[in-house]
Amino acid sequence: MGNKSTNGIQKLSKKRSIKLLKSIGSEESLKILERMYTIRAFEEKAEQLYSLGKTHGTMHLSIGQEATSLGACKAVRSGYDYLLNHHRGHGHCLAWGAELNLMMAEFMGKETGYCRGRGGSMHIADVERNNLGANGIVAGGIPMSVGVGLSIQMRATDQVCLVIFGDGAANTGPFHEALNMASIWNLPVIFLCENNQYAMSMAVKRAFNIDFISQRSSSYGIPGVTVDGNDFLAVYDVVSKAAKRARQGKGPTLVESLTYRWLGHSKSDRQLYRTREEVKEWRARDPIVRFANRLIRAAFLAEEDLETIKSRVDQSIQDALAFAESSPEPDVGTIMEGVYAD
Ligand SMILES: Cc1ncc(C[n+]2csc(CCOP(=O)(O)OP(=O)(O)O)c2C)c(N)n1
Ligand SMILES: [Mg+2]
Repeated sequence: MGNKSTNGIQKLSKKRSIKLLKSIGSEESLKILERMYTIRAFEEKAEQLYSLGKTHGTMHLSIGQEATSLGACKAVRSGYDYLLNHHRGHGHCLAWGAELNLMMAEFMGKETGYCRGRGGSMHIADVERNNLGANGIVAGGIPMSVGVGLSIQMRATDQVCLVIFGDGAANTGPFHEALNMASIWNLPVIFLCENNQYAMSMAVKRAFNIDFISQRSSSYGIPGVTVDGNDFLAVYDVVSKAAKRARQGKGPTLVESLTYRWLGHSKSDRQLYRTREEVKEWRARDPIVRFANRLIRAAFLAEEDLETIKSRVDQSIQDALAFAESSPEPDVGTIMEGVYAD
């Protein structure tokens, strides 16, 4: 993909990061940083609400993975291109531009939410903006992206489909079938494997006998690249190149974004499969602090303005919560709506 690589991980040169940052511009960079904080704050609030019994079902938090969500979604044109994601998807939806009020209402199962409370934490979609939603079936979205890619190809538009899935999903049959088919049909799909090091309690290092999941791309004759998933600019760079390639009719790319899930798999995880030291080590590589520091170094942000951004985010979370709490529950009489087609 044209960049220097070290041990298989795509490295972003200092020169290239400055160039990228300049092309994004200070105003947009600050918005991206604010979205990162918004994702973090939304999920911290989600965890609290769950503990208070204010949500239904389970939930999966992506705290620590914010740079991957933003890096990937900002590299495509949300609302014009397509997104398919997976169960750990709050960050993807918010990075795609989801409205906080509708996100919070959906999370709390309210009628005013994105899916009128039917989806909850795990199945948030916004079809009008081409966010085709998450899938509770591990790897469920991957074959769908092939269908979306085929539809784009048949309509001859310059759209692309970004499909995000976990490392666990890369060890399932649908992953292989989808990559093969997308490759032989030359479809405009970006396969983004969000490698957060675990699939439930199964560590990547025990589940794969290769150094990088991206190596699997060679079996299907498509490019594969591994990137530091805690570095917004690195993810943005790699996914932008994959999108450009797809738009030029050159077919799919497999991107592996190396990141880390700070919290448990879901709320019922005692995390006996990893050490506190490991978690501490990854927490020290906070993707948000890293991007904020980069913006400070580029003089896009003054350190004292960080507090203003954070308090604006806190206020927006409070507002979204007030909106969701004052919203009605779905009417039981509408329970069959959306279940059967006429
Ligand atoms: C087909 C299928 N098998 C098993 C499960 C149970 N399950 C839910 S999440 C998960 C692990 C997924 O790991 P990964 O793909 O790495 O995503 P992450 O949870 O790390 O974001 C499993 C096994 C499921 N939902 N669907
Ligand atoms: Mg995983």
